[in-house]
Amino acid sequence: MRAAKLYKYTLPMDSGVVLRENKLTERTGWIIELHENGKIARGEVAPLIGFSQESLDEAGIAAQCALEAWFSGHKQNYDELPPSVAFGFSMALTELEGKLPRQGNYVAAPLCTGDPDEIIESLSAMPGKRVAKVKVGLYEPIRDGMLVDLMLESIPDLTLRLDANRAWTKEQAMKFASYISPSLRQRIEFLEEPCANPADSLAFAIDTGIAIGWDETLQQEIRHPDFALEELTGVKAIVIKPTLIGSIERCKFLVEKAHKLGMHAVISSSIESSLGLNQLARLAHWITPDEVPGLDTISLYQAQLETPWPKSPLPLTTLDEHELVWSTR
Ligand code: OSB
Ligand code: MG
Repeated sequence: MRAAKLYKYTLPMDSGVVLRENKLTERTGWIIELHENGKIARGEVAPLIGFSQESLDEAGIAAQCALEAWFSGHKQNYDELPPSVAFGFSMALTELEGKLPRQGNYVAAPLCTGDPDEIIESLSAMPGKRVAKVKVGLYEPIRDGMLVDLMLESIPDLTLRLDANRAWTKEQAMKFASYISPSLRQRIEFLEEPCANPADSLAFAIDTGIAIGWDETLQQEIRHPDFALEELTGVKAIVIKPTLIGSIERCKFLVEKAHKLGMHAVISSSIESSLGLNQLARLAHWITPDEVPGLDTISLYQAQLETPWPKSPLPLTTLDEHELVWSTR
């Protein structure tokens, strides 16, 4: 016997600088719930403003259609659904079938946005392999270059991931790099999308010896019907944000292909609630066991949803405190 539900959640948050011009003070998304033979499984469908092509309402309608089809036993190809729906639906199904491993990788690369002194202090206190992520391109390239150089210089075993979100021209990116001593550059694991133009980013990597990664470029290229990851080589890593990319199967395929092409693949957050973020941690442990995922986004929220994120002090809300918008019974 099957049943299905669709919830709409709203959680207070402050996205700060992470989303740049699309600051959010509240996050709304859908949770789909599948019931079968006494088992319950959930998935989060939460398109991200400024990043997803589908709107919240389009995703909600598509999610309800997918739930209705599942309830009446129709097989469906979830890669025909919008990416956020394909991701949430495949998560719920995989969970229901007992195929999503329980163990998660919760050791995310901390996202550093605030005061440089505080960042250096808290990183110095961090145990184990130190990998942190810093958003660059929000201030002067010179300031960013000096900060990165200082961080690497003062914490000898620190590795950095940087993300410019395409903020720079080639010249600005080169200016940034000129402030980082060449001997420290190999401790930049990768810099995501330094330039507005991907060709400039590739040239930057060759000219500076600083490894780069694709995030926005992958999201953009994967929409083309004849997409081939082979055409996106020249980078050290691809960042996979499942909410923006699609089903678990699609993410797994990309990870395997990336590895064959000699690239790293990093599973990363699209600022899902704690429910979706927990599933991403489990997915990351499952399909990228050797990689630190980019999931340090729970602290952008003021409350969690249904499943707590390990060690988060934020209050937990349960699904029944949110809106049940549709159900089969
Ligand atoms: O710029 O990579 C981004 C989250 C939502 C939208 C865009 C981005 C992010 C993150 C997630 O930075 C955290 C991470 O990748 O470590
Ligand atoms: Mg990025």
